[in-house]
Amino acid sequence: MFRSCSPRIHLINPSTQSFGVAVITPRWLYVLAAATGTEWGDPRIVDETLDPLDPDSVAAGDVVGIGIHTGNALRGYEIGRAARLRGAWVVFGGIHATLFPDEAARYGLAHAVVKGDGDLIWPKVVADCFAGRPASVYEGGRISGDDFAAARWDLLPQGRYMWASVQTVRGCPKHCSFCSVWRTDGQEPRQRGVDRVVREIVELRRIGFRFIALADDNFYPVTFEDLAQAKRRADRTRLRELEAMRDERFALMARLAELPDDLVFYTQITMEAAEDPAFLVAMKRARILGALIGVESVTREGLKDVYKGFNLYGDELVTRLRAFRRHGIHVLGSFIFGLHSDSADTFDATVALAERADLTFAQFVLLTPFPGTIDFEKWATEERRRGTTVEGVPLTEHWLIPEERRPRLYSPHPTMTLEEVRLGTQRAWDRFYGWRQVWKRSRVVESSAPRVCAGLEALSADVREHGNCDG
Ligand code: B12
Ligand code: SF4
Repeated sequence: MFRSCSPRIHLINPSTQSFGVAVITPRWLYVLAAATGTEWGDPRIVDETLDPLDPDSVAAGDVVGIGIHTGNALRGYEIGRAARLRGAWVVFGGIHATLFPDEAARYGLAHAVVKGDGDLIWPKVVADCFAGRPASVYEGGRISGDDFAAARWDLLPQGRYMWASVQTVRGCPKHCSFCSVWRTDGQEPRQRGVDRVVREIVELRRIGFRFIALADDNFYPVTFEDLAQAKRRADRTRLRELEAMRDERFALMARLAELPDDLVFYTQITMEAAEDPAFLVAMKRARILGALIGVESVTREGLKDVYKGFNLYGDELVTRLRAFRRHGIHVLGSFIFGLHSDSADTFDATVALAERADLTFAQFVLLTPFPGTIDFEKWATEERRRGTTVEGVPLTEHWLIPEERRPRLYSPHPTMTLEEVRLGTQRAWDRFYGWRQVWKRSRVVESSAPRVCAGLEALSADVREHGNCDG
């Protein structure tokens, strides 16, 4: 095969399974491609959810950037070792590498690891590699919204993804126990300028996209309670900052509303947005027609378990969730099972509530201790004492266990066996997506544009795999 003799940059999104097509674009690939600049030519992008990497395409002296989250870290390390064997410079980044830079060096043979945001630091890392002097760790930090790189969508392969992903805000002010976002992306929301977001969306439409996922941690970063708190503290500077942030959200939605009406957006948001009818009206006008909401638990105790006291429970929860649907926004409700306060009744009670709340879609996930979270710290302290291993790998490093032997459930439950939690969760899926229920819901959905619903259905099927998060 022909290969140019100058060294190249590869950006690789690891996956053990390749399907030829995928639902949503992995945004980091195209953001880092933009951050690469023009000095070394266009990077070669490999998304293994589409096609597996051909190791022969990597040559000595090339720079290979690999982005990993916890779920695909093991495959990422395999790629790192293969690239190193071929004499390439190996660089890791992404949330998992940020949390475990030493692990990426040990198992992925990284020359360098970038912690945090790659947008600004990446060209320096590449230059250092080509100069033969990469540092072992680079601090990418948490850059300001103005510095987020716009993605190089011109490098996107045609017709392979259904949804494009555009980020408008990074960071989340909450501190849910199962989520690492507020620790890695920070609790201070960093919003991207409206013009820059809109420019990217216009470009995506021009190349054929009509479905855009807003890959944000939490699309509603300023709540009425935040504003009230700043007022109570008579903190005028903070109040002004929060108001400006809120105004910018409305400005963004107003601009989205002016775009051609064949565009459809989807986002991730906390349910507090429902106490803000003006926000919901603006979302509908902007054609943000779908939203993942982390409901997590339908009981007060469950919400306490996950540090999510800002969510409601019982009838108030139903009213709040229904407000989205009333405003024309389809909700994918995300629920967690396996919480300490859950009992054998929780599964049916949760499905009953999901139905009463008019959710269009729902996902029921098992409590998973993702590293970087409060839940992980608590669980890992206990688990280290127990010392469970699978094929010699401690359970506290479950992502290093080969996928086919990786357990699905980790946290012991005080009153139910793991099998009971698993079966209860399966029952919830079966009940919510039973044919009678789906038929009932589809009659409501029929009245909305079928194209919109098909798009949301495809995304929600993908997102159902998603962790327990608003963002
Ligand atoms: C949108 C999103 C999704 C979408 C789209 C995924 C996709 N294909 O892109 C959907 C809903 C499908 C999804 C699915 C999943 N997701 Co998700 N997702 C997100 C979200 C909200 C934003 C990701 C994003 O696009 N950000 C924008 C880009 C530009 O930022 P970035 O990826 O962080 O990349 C920057 C840096 O990390 C760094 N960087 C990244 N890679 C590299 C590589 C190199 C070489 C360098 C130098 C730098 C670098 O530079 C980039 C630019 O600054 C994040 C939350 C978050 N804050 O990360 C969760 C998040 C990444 N998801 C998470 C999870 C758990 C999942 C799932 C594994 C869920 C599951 N249980 O199956 C699946 C995995 C699917 C898959 N195979 O990829 C977790 C990961 C936790 C962890 N420790 O791994 C997060 C952090 C959410 C959370 N609450 O904890 N997700
Ligand atoms: S789960 Fe959602 S609301 Fe909670 S910290 Fe994570 S992103 Fe924020």
